[in-house]
Amino acid sequence: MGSTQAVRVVFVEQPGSLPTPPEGHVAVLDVAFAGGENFEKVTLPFLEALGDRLAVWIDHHEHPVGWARVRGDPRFRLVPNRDAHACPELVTRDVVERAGPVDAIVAHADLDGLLSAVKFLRKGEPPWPEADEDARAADSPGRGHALSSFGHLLVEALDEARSWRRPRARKRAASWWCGFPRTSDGR
Ligand SMILES: [Mn+2]
Repeated sequence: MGSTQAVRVVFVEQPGSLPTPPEGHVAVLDVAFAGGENFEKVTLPFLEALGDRLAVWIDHHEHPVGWARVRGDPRFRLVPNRDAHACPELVTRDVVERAGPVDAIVAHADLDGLLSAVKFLRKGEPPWPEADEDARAADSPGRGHALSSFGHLLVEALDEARSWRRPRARKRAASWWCGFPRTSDGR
């Protein structure tokens, strides 16, 4: 989508187990600040290692202690789950523009994390009209959101991939179904 260089995408299964921060400028999407002592042991060292290379951190998993700590830093777009039932709705064109160009994305390895990454790569443009609502339906069941027929298909494809050959099949399913760049996992 206009960019000449592939953005590397790294998926995180658990906020208590983060990768070494990727090179260059990094956007972190839908990755919670870790709970309990893992906040000090995992989240803070990750943030320190990123330092000025952190372009933006967008999340909706409330963490009072951690969020208070980064308050006032405009790179953090943190909205409680009660207001943002899924993360992609926070990945708007404005937010992506303010973040500037990134070399890598670190995203939670679930549907709303995946769609947050897709939306970021598309500069805030949802990959299909109901994508934000589909993310809410998947991430916040029982809160009045409905999957579109495409969203339903995607959830089934990802469930199938998960039970089948993870996580590569999941990524492949994602690239088939929502235009996720195939080279993005760097393999
Ligand atoms: Mn998520």
